[in-house]
Amino acid sequence: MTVRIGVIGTGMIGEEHSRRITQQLTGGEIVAVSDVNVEQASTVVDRLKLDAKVYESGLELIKADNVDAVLVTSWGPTHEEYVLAAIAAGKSVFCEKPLATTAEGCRHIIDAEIEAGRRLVQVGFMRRFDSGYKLMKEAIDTNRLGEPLMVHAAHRNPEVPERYVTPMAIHDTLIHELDTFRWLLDDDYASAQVIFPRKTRHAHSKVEDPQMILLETTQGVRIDVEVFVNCQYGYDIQCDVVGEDGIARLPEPQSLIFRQAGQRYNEILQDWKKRFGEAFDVELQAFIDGAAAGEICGPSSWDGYAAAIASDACVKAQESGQIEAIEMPERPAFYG
Ligand code: NAD
Ligand code: ISE
Repeated sequence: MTVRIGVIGTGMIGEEHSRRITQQLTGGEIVAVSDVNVEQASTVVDRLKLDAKVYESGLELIKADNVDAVLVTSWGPTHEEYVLAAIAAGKSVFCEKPLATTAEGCRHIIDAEIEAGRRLVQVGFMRRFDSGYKLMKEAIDTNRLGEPLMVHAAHRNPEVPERYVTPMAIHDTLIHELDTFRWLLDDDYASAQVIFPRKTRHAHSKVEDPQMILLETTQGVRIDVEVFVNCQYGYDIQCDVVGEDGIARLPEPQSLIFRQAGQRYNEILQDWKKRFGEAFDVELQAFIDGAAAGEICGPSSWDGYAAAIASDACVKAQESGQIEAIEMPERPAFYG
């Protein structure tokens, strides 16, 4: 069975995902696209030579009879409305992170999915599909490190546009770490604090950059994350897990070592497209296969909600300068 997919939001990642579904993966076909910028949607259809109808409204696309499954790759604040509409239409939906920009928005999605009676939503937390993070998870799960005690991490982007503002360091960027550490440590968060070091001269006026986020889990693991989105030099994701019996470091992406012009060096990637390219392939293939089988798996709405609860606390901590408590409600049996 070919899963007929509609894509809402044909910007950078919408185009990337459409390209991989069309050219690399199996079992899926893009039959419909939509973007508030209709010209952008048409350009992507032309560029990728898609046999797809362009819709002016994402909600109309979701209702279309020939759309079996939906990819939501528009801006974060628009996700909730589209995911709710896909659930109402009984269609499988892959939603890029964040599931919604607040926990309240995610809660609406959870309530609707439970009401629908089956899992329909996969959230785009692609790090769970990255080979390096999977090795770390295996090392922790098989007790190679003893009990995890601390995590030191960094999430660096070369630069961000004017529309990227201070809270986005949390709900757009740190949200990856907030999901990753819950999954790696099989734990939830108890508190969060955000510290603003001296600001880089490369950041525009509406974003504090860099930021240091300090988290504590319910098991007492301490986590520090540096978010630095105007670091200039590259896209750099770092993670060390310190355990009782050893430390595991996330592998660097494979790259050639050059000896050239009196220097020995290797290049640093510049964006998420290459850094997580293989992880995107695996997560989307899982979504297509899940939609075909009627059994969506991978990161769930509950994972999106849990990350958003921590994200809300971090945004509050940005404003208060205090340590903010994080309380997770009990997970409904529906989410295992
Ligand atoms: P982008 O700005 O390049 O593209 C977003 C597109 O959505 C634009 O073309 C815009 O016109 C369209 N859009 C905005 N509002 C819309 C609406 N209401 N209906 C339909 N279309 C609408 O942004 P992007 O970098 O592609 O990011 C899109 C989403 O993907 C964001 O949620 C972002 O956080 C996520 N993302 C995830 C990763 C990752 O590593 N997993 C990487 C990049 C982006
Ligand atoms: C972007 O939306 C992503 O998801 C990238 O992975 C992240 O590094 C970046 O900070 C976000 O803006």
